[in-house]
Amino acid sequence: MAFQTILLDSADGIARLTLNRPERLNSFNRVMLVEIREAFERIKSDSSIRVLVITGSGRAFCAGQDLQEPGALDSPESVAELLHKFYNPMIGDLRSLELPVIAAVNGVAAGAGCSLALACDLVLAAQSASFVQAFCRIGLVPDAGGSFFLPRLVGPARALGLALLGDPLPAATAEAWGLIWRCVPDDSLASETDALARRLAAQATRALALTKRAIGGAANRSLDQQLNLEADLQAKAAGTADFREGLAAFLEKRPARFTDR
Ligand code: T3D
Repeated sequence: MAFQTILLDSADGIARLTLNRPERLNSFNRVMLVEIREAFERIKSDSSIRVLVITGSGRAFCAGQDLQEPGALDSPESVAELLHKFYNPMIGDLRSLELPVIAAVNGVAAGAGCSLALACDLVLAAQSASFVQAFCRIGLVPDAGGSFFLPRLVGPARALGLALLGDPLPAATAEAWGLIWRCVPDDSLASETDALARRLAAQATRALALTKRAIGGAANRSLDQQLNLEADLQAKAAGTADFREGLAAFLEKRPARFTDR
């Protein structure tokens, strides 16, 4: 099935999902939200894919909900339905992908578009990009996981400042505040993303997926719980062929060739 609102392609173990409604700054409509989840399903079932990159076409990453989508924002019920049926499952599916996900933020990421970027594992942003908690500007509250990720990444003081004021946060400040992994010059975003994706694609994917589980939610666990979780996850990692390969490669003083997914 061809997609209407996104592009999905893959090569060399790297899938690239491009939000593709540039005339509306890649804002989400229901079709796009469904297609993104379908893309995640395809990625999950393709064992050759080891990394996912999410980016936007044109000058924006994503402007959040399409504020002109007929019917979407007509009533409190339609808004709640949109979140329960579309946004929340999309963020849940994204977080449960067992491979590294990079957001390559090529331009403004606003509202739920910002939430989508922050739900990814590593965020690379072009210097001209910005992150906007646009919700307060239209009388809404942060959603699609924004109120979860934001304080965990930058702390409550900065999270509240961003969410209550809705000012654009430039990519360089986002990096300085720890909101994102790196801010790079605009003309390097594609090459930096490609280099990062290739590096991750060459690593032990199962171990990276288990590492995501260890770090994700760690702030909500006690030390005892975390130590037990680490032991469980490490036992799983130690049972992979990639661990055997990594160990053998170290002992034989050669580069490892990881193949598990
Ligand atoms: O259940 C629910 O639905 C609730 C879920 C809510 C989730 C949310 O995401 S709520 C937040 C929704 N998003 C926003 O409020 C952001 C709205 N957009 C903006 O504030 C600005 O456009 C940006 C800061 C993102 C970028 O500003 P700028 O100056 O670079 O661009 P612009 O001129 O404002 O926009 C360019 C065009 O894109 C323009 O169309 P035109 O005039 O050229 O025909 C504009 O209307 C359109 N556009 C931008 N954002 C959206 C949009 N069209 C529909 N929906 C948008 N979100």
